[in-house]
Amino acid sequence: MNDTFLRACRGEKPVWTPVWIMRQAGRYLPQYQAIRKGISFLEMCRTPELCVEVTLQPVEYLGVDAAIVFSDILILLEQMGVPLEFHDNRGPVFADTIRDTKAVDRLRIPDPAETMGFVMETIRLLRRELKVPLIGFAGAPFTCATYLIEGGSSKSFWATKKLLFTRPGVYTALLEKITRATILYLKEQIRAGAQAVQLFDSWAGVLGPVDFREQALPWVKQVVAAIKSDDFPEGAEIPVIYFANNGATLLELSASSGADVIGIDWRISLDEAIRRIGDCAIQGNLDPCALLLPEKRLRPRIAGLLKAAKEAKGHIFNLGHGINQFTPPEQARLMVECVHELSRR
Ligand code: 1CP
Repeated sequence: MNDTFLRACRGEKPVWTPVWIMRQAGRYLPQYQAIRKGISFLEMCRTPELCVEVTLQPVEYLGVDAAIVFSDILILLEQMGVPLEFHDNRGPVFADTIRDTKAVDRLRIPDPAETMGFVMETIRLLRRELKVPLIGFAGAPFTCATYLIEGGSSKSFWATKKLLFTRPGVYTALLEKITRATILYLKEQIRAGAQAVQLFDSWAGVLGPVDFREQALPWVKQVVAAIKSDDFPEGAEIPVIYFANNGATLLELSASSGADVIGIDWRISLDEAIRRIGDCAIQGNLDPCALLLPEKRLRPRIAGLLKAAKEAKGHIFNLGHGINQFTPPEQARLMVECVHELSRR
């Protein structure tokens, strides 16, 4: 069992720096494309055997030190009662937008074992196969809320901010409901065998520090506290990773979430981020596009990050956001090799 990832999450310095890649299972891999050709993305997410297969693909091909269960942050929201479709060019589209009290009241808090048994089954099957730790995940409450309020992806987040600023009662009721559903969902993933969990706050960076502190962070704190609570002994050993994309101005606040590990994007230097997150371990932060560098320039980049990370309480190497779908897979593999070779103690 390769437990370098879990050790680094706990602030230890394992024999090499563990590395995994956000969105490591996905469209940049021809092996993934081959399976995805015959089936829709959502159908794939609901089929444990296929989820297992694509989760394992990057573990085998890249040699990463952790696996992340193949699913999507939007699966939970669909189970809360809003039908979801994925359109190949338009991205995710929800059948409804949640912008008033009635709509919030209609949302369900699903029993995850019952409604998302396919995720739990994927986790159980994976744990039999894997020799590296398995990461479960969910969207952070604010990011989830943006999808429900906007009815899909957004660029300006106008509807989200309008609700937040003009109807705070509705906004709060929605976030409260999403938070309760997220806690149940993550706890069930941990019961099924997830050995760490990551909260993806992909859109937190659209908020200024004051609104982040008041409108997004408290819900993250609730999720982290619930996993680490005395009433949930299974959670005691489970590292929580919090990743706020575009969050360089929010680092001190993010570090106060209670998470063990703070994920950082590439827009800030690792040294500065380490100084600002205090006692947490750190995950990141190569620019996903830097994977296009030729080897003789990629290596020193990686070496530079590993050197900066010597000051960290614990370091998990990763990209600063998900891998781009047009990345040559052999470049991702080269990155993993370089991290292992250059960090070996
Ligand atoms: O094959 C396809 O066409 C689907 C592409 C795809 C994949 C491979 C989507 C659609 N989701 C996923 C898997 C996925 N999503 C994983 C597991 C795979 C892995 O990491 O190896 C994870 C952890 C996610 C998380 C996720 N989904 C996030 C948070 C991370 C991030 O990138 O910021 C978000 C925002 C989503 C929503 C989502 N899923 C897919 C799309 C097109 C979108 C919308 C993104 C947007 O609004 O811009």
